[in-house]
Amino acid sequence: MTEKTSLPLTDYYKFPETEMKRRASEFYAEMKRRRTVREFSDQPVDRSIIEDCLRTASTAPSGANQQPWSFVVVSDLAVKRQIREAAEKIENEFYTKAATEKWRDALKHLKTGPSKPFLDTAPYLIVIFSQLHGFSADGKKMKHYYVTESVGIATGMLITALHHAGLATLTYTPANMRFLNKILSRPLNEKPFMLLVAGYPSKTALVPTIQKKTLEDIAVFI
Ligand code: IYR
Repeated sequence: MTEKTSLPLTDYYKFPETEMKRRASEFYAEMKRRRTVREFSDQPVDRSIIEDCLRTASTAPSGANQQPWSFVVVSDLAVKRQIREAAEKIENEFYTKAATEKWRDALKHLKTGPSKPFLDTAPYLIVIFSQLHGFSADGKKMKHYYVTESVGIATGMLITALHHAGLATLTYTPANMRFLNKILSRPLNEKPFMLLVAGYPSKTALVPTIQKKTLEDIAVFI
């Protein structure tokens, strides 16, 4: 018998239009409450919540369905401390030397600096790696397609899932992230894409007063 390579789309629902409108606007209301947070509580979060959010991320579309991502979930305090120490070294270099005047100016309103206490306070650091290439069954290099696009989509879906579950996140990208391969023992075909901090916001967390662009600013209908 030949193997089936396609199936009918039985999981798709076509909602009545009124319900579609309600769902679209409710989801927007839910997502516009999301804020990037830089002050986290150390309150633990059940691992099963993170697991389900990662399952959501894993449903993302990807080039040739290669799913070129790995997620390393760090909750071990000693490892979080190692990451904090290495990241703060890089940030010190960034804020005192590497950052251009222009870049510094663009960041001013966020009030960020080289100190990164959230890296050992938050219960989870989810380190997302891009698999620049894969390996075939015989160990040969296998080309991966649209890696950045794919991993970016999966990361967006992870942020959305964590927010939907009731957690706060911070998309954190130190200037050079290769130190994460060493600390987390990841192979060199995996390139750190982002460090996503996840947990509850601290009770006293403040967020900058920022504005999102309007629909008219970001979209045209032609
Ligand atoms: N990685 C540094 C600097 C930084 C860069 C950007 I672009 C931001 O949106 C925020 C910060 C830091 O995290 O402090």
